[in-house]
Amino acid sequence: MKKLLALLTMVTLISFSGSAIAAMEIKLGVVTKPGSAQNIAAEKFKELIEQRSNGDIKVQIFHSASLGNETEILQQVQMNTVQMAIVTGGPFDTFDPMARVINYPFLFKDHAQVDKILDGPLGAELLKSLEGSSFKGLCFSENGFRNLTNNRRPVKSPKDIKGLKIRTMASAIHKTIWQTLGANPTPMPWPIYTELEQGVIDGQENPLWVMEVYKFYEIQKYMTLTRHVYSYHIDVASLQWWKTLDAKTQKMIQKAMYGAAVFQRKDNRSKNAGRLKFLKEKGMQVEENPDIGAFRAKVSGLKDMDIYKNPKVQALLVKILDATK
Ligand code: EAX
Repeated sequence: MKKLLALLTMVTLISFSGSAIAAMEIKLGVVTKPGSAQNIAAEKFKELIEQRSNGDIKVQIFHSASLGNETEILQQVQMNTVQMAIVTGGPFDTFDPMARVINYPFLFKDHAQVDKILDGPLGAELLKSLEGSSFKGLCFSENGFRNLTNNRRPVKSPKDIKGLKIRTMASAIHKTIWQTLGANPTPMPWPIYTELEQGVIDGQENPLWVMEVYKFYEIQKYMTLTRHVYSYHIDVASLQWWKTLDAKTQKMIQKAMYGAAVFQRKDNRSKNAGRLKFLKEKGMQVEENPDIGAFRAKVSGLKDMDIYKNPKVQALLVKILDATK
């Protein structure tokens, strides 16, 4: 009997250690509000990981800038006071200039090419590089292709941009792009509704969902489908925290975040046609066929500029430019 009990205890212990995940709560930060691209990815991740861990892992989402702007969220992730974040690629370039590469203007032809690069070895190279600044890069969800809006005049070609005060993300590459295009770029963190409303800035650039979810159609008259940058999110964890997790938990989190990213990208892309229609109905004047050739020509020298001079950054840029030809 004693032997049998001992055996039973052993079996229970083995099966316990074989399936259980240490109970934990993950704090996840996003700067944007519910209904945003970042939140849709965050909510899907929460759903997947809570389900797959049988509730042992819980996720608390901090949204709407309740943890501060994207730079501040990333600083908290570095310190492990926040364990995970879904943050736009722009503000990452202060932490790791490798993040600039994906923000290169007119880099991707279409979504198929985006997915091929970001989910492949070149995307993995970028994720790996983030470890140098204390992030565990997990995968990429998306904001989408960015488009220009402004309240001054219709924009068809770069000459129409001259002198416009355009808000950019807190990102050296975004600032450089708009400078090169002839605008007067003003970097500032999200959110920016008040600044647009008060005319502190003439315009901004973001994917279609932003104009809808943040009601920019109320305060921006003109939109140009420039699609100048494919705006990605980097889905990250705190490297310090990541190292405390066992391999099984790491794998479960990695898989759930990737599942959420794939879900969110698809969701985002499927809504774009409806959004464009909605924004026009709301009175935005949309230039659907801008002179992209002229825009491209203006920024064609960017790859040789100082901003891409770092040899590691230059090497990744060359590889990605080559793979997206
Ligand atoms: O996702 O700051 C920005 O322009 C970002 O695109 C914003 O987080 C919305």
